Amino acid sequence: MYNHSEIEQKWQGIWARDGAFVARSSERPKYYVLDMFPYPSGIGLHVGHLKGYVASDVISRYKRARGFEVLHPMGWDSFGLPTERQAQKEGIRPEEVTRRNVAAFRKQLDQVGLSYDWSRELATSSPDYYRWTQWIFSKLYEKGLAYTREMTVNWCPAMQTVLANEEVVDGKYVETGDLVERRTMKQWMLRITAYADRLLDDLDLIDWPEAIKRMQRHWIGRSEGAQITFRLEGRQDTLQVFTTRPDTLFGVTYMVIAPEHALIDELLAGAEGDALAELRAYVTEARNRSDMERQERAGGERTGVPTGLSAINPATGEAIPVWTSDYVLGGYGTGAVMAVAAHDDRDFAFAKTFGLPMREVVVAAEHYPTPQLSANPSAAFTAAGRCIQSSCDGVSLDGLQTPEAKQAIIAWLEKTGQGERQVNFKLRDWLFSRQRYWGEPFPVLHGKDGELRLVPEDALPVELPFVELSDQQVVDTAASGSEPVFPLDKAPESWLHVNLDGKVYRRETNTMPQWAGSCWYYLRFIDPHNSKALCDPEQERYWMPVDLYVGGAEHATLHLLYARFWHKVLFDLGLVTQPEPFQRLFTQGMIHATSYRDGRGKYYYPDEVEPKGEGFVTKATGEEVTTLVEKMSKSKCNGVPPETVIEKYGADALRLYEVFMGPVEDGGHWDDTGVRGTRRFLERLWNLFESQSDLSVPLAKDLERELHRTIRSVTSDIDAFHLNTVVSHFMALLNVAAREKTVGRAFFEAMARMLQPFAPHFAEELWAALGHSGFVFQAGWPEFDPQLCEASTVTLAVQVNGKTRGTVEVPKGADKDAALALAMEAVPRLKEQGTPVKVIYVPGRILNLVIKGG
Ligand code: ANZ
Repeated sequence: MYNHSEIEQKWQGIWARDGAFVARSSERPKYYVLDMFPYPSGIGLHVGHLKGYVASDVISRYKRARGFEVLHPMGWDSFGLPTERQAQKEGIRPEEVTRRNVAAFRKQLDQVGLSYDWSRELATSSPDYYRWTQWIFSKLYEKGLAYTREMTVNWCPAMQTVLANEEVVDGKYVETGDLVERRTMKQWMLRITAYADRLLDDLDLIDWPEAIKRMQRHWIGRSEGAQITFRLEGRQDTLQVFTTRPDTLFGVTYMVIAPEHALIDELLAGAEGDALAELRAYVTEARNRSDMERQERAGGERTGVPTGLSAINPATGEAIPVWTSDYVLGGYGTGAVMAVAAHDDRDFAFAKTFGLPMREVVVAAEHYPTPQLSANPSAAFTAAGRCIQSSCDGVSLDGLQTPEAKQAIIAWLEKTGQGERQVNFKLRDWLFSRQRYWGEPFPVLHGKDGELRLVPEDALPVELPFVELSDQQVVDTAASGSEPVFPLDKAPESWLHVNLDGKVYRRETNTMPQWAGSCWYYLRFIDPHNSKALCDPEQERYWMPVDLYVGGAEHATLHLLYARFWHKVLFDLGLVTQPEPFQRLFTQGMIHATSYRDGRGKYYYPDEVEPKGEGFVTKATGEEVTTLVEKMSKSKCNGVPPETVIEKYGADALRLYEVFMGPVEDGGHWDDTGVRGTRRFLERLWNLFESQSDLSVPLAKDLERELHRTIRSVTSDIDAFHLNTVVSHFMALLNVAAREKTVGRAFFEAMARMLQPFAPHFAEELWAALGHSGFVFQAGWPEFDPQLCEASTVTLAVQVNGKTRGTVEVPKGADKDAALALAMEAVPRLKEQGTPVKVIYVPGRILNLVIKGG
C-alpha cells in the first residue's frame, strides 16, 4: 500500500537535511527558474496559486535531471498595504503579521515538495534587503531619474493614501468603494519615460507571450506626429498641440484644451466677479475626475464650455474658437488638441453635441478626385486616404496620400517655424511615494533651506523607525489647510533629525510603494547574503538572465515594466550584463471552481450545500442556491486549501493534477475527482511494482516500444511546456504495462526518472526501492532509442476480389512481392486459388488480389 503521508514527509526531510536543491555556480550550464514571489497575505494559498509553482518546479527538476545547474529560489514580497491593515485590525505590529504570514506560507509550500533553494530565502521588508533597494534608489536619484513634483493625485481619505489611477473608478476606490478626492501633493517620481524607447524596442529581444508584449507596447504607447503652434487672437502667447494627423490641419475647425491647462488658470485668475462662472464651475468639477474615468466617458456624452479665446489656424489663417472639455487629458501631449471633427471620432461627437462646424479634408482613395461631400456626415472618416481642400499660399496637400501629406505638412511647418515632428508616449513617469508606514523609507534628507541630499552610502539602510501602531496612520489635516501628517512624521526625534556635516536635516517621511522591492529581487537571489554589493558581478554573469519566469498575467504592465526599467538603469550603471532580466516569460491561467450562491448573494462552501433535484440547496435552510463557475477565491468560498488535498491524496497526486488539469497558460477547472484520478494512477503503478516477483526479466516488445515512445513524447512535451499532456502519456504507458504478466526493472527505473519532476516523493521512493542510493533527480533523464520507438512490422488487410479474407504482418517497407509471398503463407486457402492476375498494393494498408474465379 502506498502511504503518501509517510513517504512525502520522509523525502521532504531528507531533501532539507542534505540541502538537495542548493544551487552553486559551476562549469555546467545554468538554468534560472523564477516564480513571481508571493505577497504573504493572511488568507494563505489555495490550489489555484500552486499551478504556476508546480509548473516551474517541474521545469526546475527536469533541468537538473538534464545536467543543468538550476537556480530555483523563493522569497517574500512582504511590504505593503494589506499587512498594515491586518496589523491595525488585530492590534499587532506589521512585523509580527509578516512573520506569521511568512511562516504559514512557508509551511504550505513545503508540503508540496517544491525544490526551492531555501538557503537564498529573502524578504523585501528585511533591512538587509531594503538596504539595497534604497541604494538603487540613490543611484536613480544621482542619475536624475528620481525627482519630486507637485502632483494632482488620487487621495483616498478613508485609506489615508494616494491611489494609482487604475485603482479609481467612478471617483471611488475599487477595493472598498470609498470616495477619492483629487489633491495636489508633493510626490516622488521616477523618470521611466526616459527609457520608453528602449522598453519598447527591447521587447524584441525576449521570448514572452505576444499578448503580454502587446500590452506593454500599448501601455508605453509610442505615437508619432507633430507639435503645432497656434497663435491666439489678441494675445502674445500661443497654444501648442500634439497631433498624430498633421495632414488634417486644413480641417481644424476649433480647439479644445484640458480643464487642467495653464491657460485656464490664467483666464480665471484674471476674471472679474463671476465673469467666467460657467468655465470656473466646469473645470472645478472636471478636475476632480480621474483620467481613467475621463477616458471611459469619452465614448459617451460630451461636456465642455467655450473659453472665450480664439486661435488662428496656421494653414488657413482662420480664427477658430477654443473650448475646454474633459476628453482632453491634462497629462498627455500638450494638454491641448486641434479638433478635426470630420476625421476624429471624439472631435466628431463633440462637434455634434455643440453644433460646431466640420470640414472634410481626407477622402478614401477610391473616391478621389470626385468625392461625395455631405454637409452633415454621420460619422468621422478616420482612415488614411487622400487630401482634398488642403491648399494655401505656402503649401498644397491636395491629392497626397496620408503618409506623404504628413511629411509635406511637417516640412512646411518646420520651414515656417510653426511646428515640428514629435514622438509622444502614453507612458507617464512613475508615482513612487506612498504615505504609509509599512514600506521602504527613502534614503533622502531635507535641509531647512530646501536642500535635498542622499543619506551617505555607509549609513544605509535607513531602517524603518519604531512608530506606535496607533500612530501608523495618516492624520489628515486638510480641513485646517495644512499638510497631512504621515506615519513616519511620528517617528522619534532621534530618527527624524540627522546631523550631517554640521547641518541638521529632516528625513523624508514618505515610503516607497510595494512595487519597489519586486523590481530587483531576482538579482538578490543570485547572491543573497552579500553585504558589500547587491550581488557579486561574477555570480551575476553566471546566473543572469532569468531563463524562465512564471507568474500571473495581471503583472503584464506594472511589475514587469517597472522591473525592466530598473534593470536597464542597472545595466547602464554597468552593474548587470544583460539588457533584459527575464528571457522567457510564462503566464499562468486562472483556476476556476464551482461556487454556490443564494438569492442574497451569500456564498456557501461545498460542504454547506447538498444536491436536490436538478440543483443544490443549503443544508442549513434548504434554500436553493445557484451554482456558478468562478475564479477560485476565498471570498467566493470556492478556494481549495492545498493542505486538505495533500492530507487526503498526497502532494504528488496534487502536483500531477495541477499540471493535468489544463495548459499552464489556460488555467483550468478544479474538480476533486481529478485528484482522485491522479492518486489512483500512482497507486496502480505502486501496486504493479509491488506485485513483481522478478525484476530481472526483459521487457515485452510491446511494452518496450511504448516505453521508448513515452520517453520521446514526454521529453518533447516538457521542452514545449505542454505539461498537461505528459500525464496522459504516463497513464497510457501504465495501461500497456498492466497488460503484461511480468514487468522488469527497466520499466520502473525509467518511470521513476520521468515521474521525478511531477511526483518527486513517489519517484524517490520507487528509486530507492529499486535498490539505488542517491537521489533520482541526480540519476539523469532517461534516453529513448528512436529505433525502438518504431513498430518493426505493419498489418495489411488481405482482400481477394475486394472481399477481406484475412490479415498479414509484414516488415515495414516490404515491397509488393515480399508482401504477396507472406500473404500467401498467412491467409488460409489462398495458395490453392492459384496465381492472381493482378495485385494492388497500398503499403501499410491493403493487399488486394484479383483472382480468376476466386
Ligand atoms: C488632430 C487629429 C485629427 C487627431 C485626426 C487625430 C485624428 P495618440 O497619441 O495615438 O493617442 N490628443 C492629443 N493630445 C491629447 C490629449 N491631451 N487628450 C486627448 N486627446 C489628445 O493620439 C494623439 C491624438 O489624440 C492627437 O491627434 C489628438 O487628436 C489627440 F483626424 O489631432 B489628433
